[in-house]
Amino acid sequence: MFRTGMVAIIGRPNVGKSTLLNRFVGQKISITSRKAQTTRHRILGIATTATAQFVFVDTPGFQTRHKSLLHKSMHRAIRDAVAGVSCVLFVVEAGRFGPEDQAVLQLLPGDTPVILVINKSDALDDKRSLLPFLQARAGEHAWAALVPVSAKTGSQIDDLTGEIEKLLPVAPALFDANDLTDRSERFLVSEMIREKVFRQLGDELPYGMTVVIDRFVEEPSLADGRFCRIAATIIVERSGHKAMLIGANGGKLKLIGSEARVDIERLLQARCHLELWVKVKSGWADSAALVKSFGYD
Ligand SMILES: Nc1nc2c(ncn2[C@@H]2O[C@H](COP(=O)(O)OP(=O)(O)OP(=O)(O)O)[C@@H](O)[C@H]2O)c(=O)[nH]1
Ligand SMILES: [Mg+2]
Repeated sequence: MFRTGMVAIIGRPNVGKSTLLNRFVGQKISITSRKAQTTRHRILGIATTATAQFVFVDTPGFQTRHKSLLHKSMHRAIRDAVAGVSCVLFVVEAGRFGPEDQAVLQLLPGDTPVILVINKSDALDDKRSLLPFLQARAGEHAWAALVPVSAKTGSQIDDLTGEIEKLLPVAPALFDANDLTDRSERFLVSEMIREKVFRQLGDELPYGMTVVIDRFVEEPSLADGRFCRIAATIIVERSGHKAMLIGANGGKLKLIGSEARVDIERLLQARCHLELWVKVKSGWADSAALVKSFGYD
């Protein structure tokens, strides 16, 4: 009685959707940061047990503030993710339910079971406040279940997985048991670099930043194991952003490169040489051709 199904993870920005996906998969597939709107693409994370295969779909955080073409592409990614799945996880933050969460509530499908995931329960000052929060949410939708978790510590993740498994149809696995994602190594590498830029520049860098891989070659290595030579360009909208990214004497860019390399080497199980460039392309987030050429569709 093996079960297999797709599970969409949705919610407003920054509630911990990608952290949750990585927790399910057991490896960093989707990038995370304190900054809202870190995830831009629909990305699959696959977890296979003896009894089930869960195909999780991470999505960009739904928000209504920005309206660029890039954001339209992100909204489409959310709508597509919710269509045709076995179950939806609506992620909120323990103790917080605002207008942006309300907006996601309106998007919930009527014909698909939805589990309300109350994340960041570890961060609650007063654990007793969880019960009234749960009670307030209970009447807002016909939830299949309400589960408080911590994606960060892993607390109650097994309970959540159990609730999800009940909702999956009996079906053979869609992916190989060892597969963790549908995305290419090239894509994941560009994301690891984007994460380090997000983390290093925090709120200083506006959303108009993206990363393009120019070269990704695996070279025969003398020692055991793989060796990859990677060159990537970080694209920003203004020359001021370029200066910020490079930093005094190139220090910032070096730091981004060395942090990214650690993650990339872990991901690829390889030694890597990583070369980073920065280029300015004004207004790309509103240019249909450029948005598409950078991999957003
Ligand atoms: N304390 C605590 N922090 C968490 C937890 N889960 C995620 N975070 C933090 O919350 C921040 C946002 O996490 P993400 O996983 O990037 O959130 P997201 O919902 O994917 O965000 P977007 O992709 O921007 O929509 C990061 O700083 C995480 O470390 C949790 O269970 N507890
Ligand atoms: Mg995310």
